[in-house]
Amino acid sequence: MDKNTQYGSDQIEILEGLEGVRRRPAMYIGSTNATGLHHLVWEIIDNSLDEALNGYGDKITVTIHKDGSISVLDEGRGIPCGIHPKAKIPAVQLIFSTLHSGGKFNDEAYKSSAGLHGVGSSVTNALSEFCDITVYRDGKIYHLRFEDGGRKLAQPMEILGETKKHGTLITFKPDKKIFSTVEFSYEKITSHLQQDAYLLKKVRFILIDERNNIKDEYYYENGLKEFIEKINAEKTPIGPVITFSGTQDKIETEIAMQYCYNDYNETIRSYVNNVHTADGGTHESGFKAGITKAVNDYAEDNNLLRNKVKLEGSDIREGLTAIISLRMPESVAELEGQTKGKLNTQIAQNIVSDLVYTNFTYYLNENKEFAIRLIKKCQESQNARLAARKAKEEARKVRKTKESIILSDKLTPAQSKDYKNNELFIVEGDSAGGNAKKARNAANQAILPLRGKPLNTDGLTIDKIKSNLEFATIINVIGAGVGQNFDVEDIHYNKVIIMADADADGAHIQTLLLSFFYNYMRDLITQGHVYLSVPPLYRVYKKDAKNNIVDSVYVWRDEQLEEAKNKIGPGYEISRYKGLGEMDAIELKTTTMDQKTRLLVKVTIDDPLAVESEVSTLMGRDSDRRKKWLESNVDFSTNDSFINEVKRNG
Ligand code: TSJ
Repeated sequence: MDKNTQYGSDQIEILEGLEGVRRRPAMYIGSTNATGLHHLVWEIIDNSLDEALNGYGDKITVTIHKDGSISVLDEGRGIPCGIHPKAKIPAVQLIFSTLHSGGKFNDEAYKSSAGLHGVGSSVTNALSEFCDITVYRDGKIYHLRFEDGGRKLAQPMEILGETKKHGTLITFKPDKKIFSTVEFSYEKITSHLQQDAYLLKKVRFILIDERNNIKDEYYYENGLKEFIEKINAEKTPIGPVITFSGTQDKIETEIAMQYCYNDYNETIRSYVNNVHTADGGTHESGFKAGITKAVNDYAEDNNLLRNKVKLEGSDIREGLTAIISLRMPESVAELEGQTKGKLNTQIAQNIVSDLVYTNFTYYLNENKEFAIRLIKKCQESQNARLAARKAKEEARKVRKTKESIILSDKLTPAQSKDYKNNELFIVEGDSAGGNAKKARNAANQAILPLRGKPLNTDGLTIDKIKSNLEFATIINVIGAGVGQNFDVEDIHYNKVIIMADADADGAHIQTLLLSFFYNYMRDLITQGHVYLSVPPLYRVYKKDAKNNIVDSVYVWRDEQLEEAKNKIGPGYEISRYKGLGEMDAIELKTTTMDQKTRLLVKVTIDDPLAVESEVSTLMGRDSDRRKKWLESNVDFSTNDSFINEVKRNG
């Protein structure tokens, strides 16, 4: 062995750390599927983000290479390369080979959850075939390279030459022995970078894909303001995007918000140190409190309240889109919950609510016409809320007196009235609907076949939608109202499952239904009640002398095909499915309906941009893209089964 590639005794410990990462990767990156794979990229980019956040470098370039590797280049100060006094090796080498805490190398004010040499860089090294590091710093170009999950220091640090540049370039290739897929998704990375660009204004993000020569660039002068403009691009605003910012007790707050007509939803998205806080927390509740108080106080002071009845928070948030971004030292950022998605820092509540209250009150007083339009809209929401409550009470009375209402002659209802266990399958086409009827469990599964393409409901009024037979039926069958009157507490099915074919028409139908649910029954999606049926890719089986299938396995992922062949053994045959339409009732039952063996995909829409762009355009186009979408958005590891077995006797 070359003496340069040998490790000193003090580095044994280091190696054991990286070995631990390889043994239990999920502990460090969540999973070893596409989500985990991209986690490596976010970990590395976070370092460049932090460097930019602290004022060093305003351009970050990500390049996906043909060989399956990826690079991240920034124009920051460059990772320190001096010899570390205790470890007696270059700091940069130490950073990539130890599972250190971030604090040792960095005492900057701001830090994203994973950035600036948290364990991120060494975890990425541990899970990569190679990790190549070039640093431009102090007029010199430093280079070093690890291979084989960091086990081999293939090229110790050396100075390659001189430079006027400063920055860091990391290239790594994820290890195919670790990940179930090592193919980077352009869609995932581009949308991640776009979000980063919105959150980090005036920093340029470039994505280059050398596999097919495509390129995207994101740069936003005003950040959050442009984020809101993008989300609301198709809506009718009541006023402009309003922004607030301030710093108090080391917490830096930036907020942008806008009200729109014809939108019954509130879209509030919050971040702490550039990381999305999906479960909200003190910053979100502070924001809501500030807005509610500002609007009510203004209305009260200007005698705009009716009968002195205050508006409720929900009346004031209908049609509101807001982004809340907080930056704070890591020591102050208390993030809780399993996914660290909830901010628990108590002072953030008051800081945000005071900031919003003061500034929004000022804004309302300075913009009287807007204030009056807004309060009028809030009162309309209030009216609708009160009317809906009344209607609901009436409806409950009626329901109690009459035995049951005839919902639709197209619906094959479930026998049980135990709504918590019932499932509604919305099925494309009458023939698939027929199979679904045969395959269902009559006790708790209902079938609603759709004839042809449903109406595109984008931007339509509730009345228009209700006058469409197809949607009137869906609304009736689900039984919980629509638009502002939708109440997820009243749904008649715990799962609403869209069963569409994997072709262009099917994808389009799926899109139309999803955007309807997203716009007019949003809680149905956010509370996790909407699912997609996904047909398997293959069936591997064996036949007996009489040509009956005796043993078979369905496969949803290419990677599982070999395993399936081994399971069935010599003499196996394979059929490939293009869609649900090709299946008979028994196959349909096993793969998509039987709770014990099926694969369902829960629809989660987290990315506000994805709703506008992905759901309405991406999925609508063709089935290839749908397949891609499923691949990059479905976390197969969280589903009960992605390879399932059916054994039949004789
Ligand atoms: F994670 C990583 F190491 F892989 C990585 C780090 C990856 C990438 C793409 C960039 C970076 C990185 C690190 N960019 N910029 C920095 N900056 C520092 O590490 C740095 C530089 C100077 C000083 C200083 O106090 O002089 C401190 C730090 C933390």
